[in-house]
Amino acid sequence: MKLLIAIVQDEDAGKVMNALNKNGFMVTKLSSTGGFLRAGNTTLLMGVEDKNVEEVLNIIESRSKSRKQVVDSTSTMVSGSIMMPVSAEITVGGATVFLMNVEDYKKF
Ligand code: 2BA
Repeated sequence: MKLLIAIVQDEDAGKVMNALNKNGFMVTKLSSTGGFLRAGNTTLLMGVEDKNVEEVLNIIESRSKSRKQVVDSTSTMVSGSIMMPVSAEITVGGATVFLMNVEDYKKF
């Protein structure tokens, strides 16, 4: 068995969870915050049998979009005596997934 920890964007979380549940996979949803953007995202915990890992990854991948986001930096650029805010465009997502081997699993 594997423990999958998937970080998805809030906008995609509903679709991902619906598809996982529809296909018989259990999910625990945690509300999380990205350390870089300091914006809300969704962390999904899933205990998945090895034979089903590929299917679960396909479900997550097909429903997680990447999006462009403009970040206003708190730092400023000095051009002569003019202070200019610095902004940059970054691509967020689709999904970031960590896979871990599960040594044991019990349900009481
Ligand atoms: P955030 O940390 O808020 O990062 C949002 C997006 O900002 C990232 O998208 C990436 O494009 C960019 N970014 C993050 N750190 C950066 C840095 N130090 N310099 C430049 N750009 C940076 P994603 O890579 O798709 O990550 C989306 C969210 O997934 C992250 O939100 C974080 O919550 C989580 N995540 C991604 N990689 C992780 C990792 N290795 N460990 C733990 N959490 C991770």
